Amino acid sequence: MTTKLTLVSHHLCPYVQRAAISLAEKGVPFERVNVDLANKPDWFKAISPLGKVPLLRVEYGGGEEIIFESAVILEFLEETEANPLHPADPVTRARHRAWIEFGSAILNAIGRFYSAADENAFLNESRNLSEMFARVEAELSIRQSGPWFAGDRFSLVDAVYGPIFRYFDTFDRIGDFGILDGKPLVHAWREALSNRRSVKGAVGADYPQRLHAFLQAKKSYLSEIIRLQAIAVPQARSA
Ligand SMILES: N[C@@H](CCC(=O)N[C@@H](CS)C(=O)NCC(=O)O)C(=O)O
Repeated sequence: MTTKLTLVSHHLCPYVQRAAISLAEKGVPFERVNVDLANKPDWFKAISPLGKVPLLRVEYGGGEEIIFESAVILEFLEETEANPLHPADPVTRARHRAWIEFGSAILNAIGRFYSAADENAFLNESRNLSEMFARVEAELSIRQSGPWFAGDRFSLVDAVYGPIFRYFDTFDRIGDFGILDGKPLVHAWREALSNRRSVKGAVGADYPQRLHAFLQAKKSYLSEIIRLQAIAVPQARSA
């Protein structure tokens, strides 16, 4: 499908990143427009039914179609663009869709982890995340060898987990929370994804600083760790 595509985005959003990764893997050119979610512009509120990014603006039939929800955008790109990222077999495809859904549940858990107000909630969320990644480890252990979720073929599941693991690059700089410990297959998958060109290119060069600043501003247990760390190790601020 040759048409102009615009991905309405936010610098940090992992759901935007999965769409950007899919587009890059498929070799589809697109324009990216970032929105300030703390101060949503009127044009964005008018076209985003849930007030969320990503949106895909598609030139269509002389007008424009706005597609919202990242999972729907991924499916639309599968149906309209070459270089499939879903497996052909329906049972395997269902399994991939289910692990994409699980990836969204992990993102919700990550949000609760970095927003937790006190130590108790923080530890609960880190235990919960650790258990979720143990499930991922078990799933990886029953499939063929890597480097990707489905072996040697990069899939949409990879596009979803690249942005998930990216959070841990920042979390690891803040402290050792042990969430991914003892999960060698998850570790290897994370490593492979961090080196994939499409995954690297889905965020700007200033992503780590932006995420750090976002976490620091949260008024959460994690932001308190960041504050204490900055007092104890002043150079951490520029790390
Ligand atoms: N289910 C949605 C989730 C997207 C989402 O949560 N986007 C966040 C940014 S990462 C957002 O736009 N939040 C703004 C808001 O909720 O006001 C999807 O998969 O596209």
